[in-house]
Amino acid sequence: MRPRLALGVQGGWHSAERSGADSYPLLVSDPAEGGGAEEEMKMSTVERGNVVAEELQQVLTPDGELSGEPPFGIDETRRLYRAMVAARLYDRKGASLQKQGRLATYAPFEGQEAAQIGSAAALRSDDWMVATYRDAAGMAHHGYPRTLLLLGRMGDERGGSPPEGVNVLPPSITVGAHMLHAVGLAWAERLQGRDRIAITYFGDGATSEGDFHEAMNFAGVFQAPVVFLCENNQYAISLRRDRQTASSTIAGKADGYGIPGVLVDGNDLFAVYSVTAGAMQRARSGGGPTLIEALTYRLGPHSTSDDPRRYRSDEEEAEWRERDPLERIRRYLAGADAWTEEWQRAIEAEESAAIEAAVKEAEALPPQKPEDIFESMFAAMTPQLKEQQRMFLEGSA
Ligand SMILES: Cc1ncc(C[n+]2csc(CCOP(=O)(O)OP(=O)(O)O)c2C)c(N)n1
Ligand SMILES: [Mg+2]
Repeated sequence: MRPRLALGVQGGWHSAERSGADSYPLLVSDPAEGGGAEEEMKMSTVERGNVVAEELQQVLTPDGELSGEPPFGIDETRRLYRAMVAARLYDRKGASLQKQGRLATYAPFEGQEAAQIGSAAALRSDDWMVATYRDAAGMAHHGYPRTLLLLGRMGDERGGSPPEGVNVLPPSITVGAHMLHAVGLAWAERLQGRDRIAITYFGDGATSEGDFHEAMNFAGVFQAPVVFLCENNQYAISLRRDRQTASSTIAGKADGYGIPGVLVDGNDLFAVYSVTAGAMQRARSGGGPTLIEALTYRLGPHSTSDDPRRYRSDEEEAEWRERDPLERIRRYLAGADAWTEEWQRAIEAEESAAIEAAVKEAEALPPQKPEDIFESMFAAMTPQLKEQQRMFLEGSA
């Protein structure tokens, strides 16, 4: 039988205990703590085993009440709340631009801001991020310019080349394939003796792909320093999570690969940060990969051409609206006298202006020529691509 963790957030975060077994450190990092965590981490590499925490980890209730230790203070909470507000404004702008025909396609992430920003905030600036079409919030937080994110959604290949030093791959549209790239990057960092890690984001649907199995298996065997973050938003387009897999949780799948798995409230910024920071610290110090299932909900449609009314109820959406990750932090901040309507209006105005500037910049760029797409795949064109480009130019002459 699989060992169970009694992993309560309240005080139990960093010293998870297996029932009937010795103390087993799973997620041992506390960004505020120093060397003690390091000692515990060494142990975790030795005592590696199939440890899965399937009890939902939560620090902040939907009402904004603490049920555990916040991982940082009020100033950082305000900074990350502001990032979530900016992400939501960007998301609404993206959906609106697509409806006006100014973007080719757009995949909204409303409701998933805490899962993305809480985890991205735990990264070191030189760590790798390998994400999907729905992860613009996390990608922007890790430095991918919004202008380029927008260009990509316009179908412009230049959107796929982030500036030097931004270690974020362009978003994967192919479901699941990119997890392998994250494992490769992480493993390569390790082989080169550096301590950078990689995080990869994917959906519940992606866990049905063979790529998920291959990535998890390889990472487990080779102890690649990678964090798998599944944003379980409960749907793969119209397919419900319970039709996707017979597993009781996605976190539990980690067991099959001999790596830790954790189920976290994905709408709880604090819990996502704590769990992810722990997994990252563990990976960075040689403790190997972790699978995190962030339980969340896509409040909007799958894409701008989807109508969720055809496969889910208004009641279900309303229920999840109550667990809005932004509102949860706003309530917490208000309770700490660290939020006012005036401040909200000010940050919305400033962030909207920044988003408008990014839209303007993306739209001002002279359009790419169709033949340019052949040049964007590799640093240097392969003979095959050169041939294809030549054929294209001949055909369109
Ligand atoms: C390999 C592959 N198969 C199918 C698709 C079409 N497709 C695009 S998104 C999607 C659903 C993915 O669901 P999930 O992994 O849960 O991510 P979410 O969209 O919910 O964020 C599918 C089937 C694709 N892009 N790639
Ligand atoms: Mg999904």
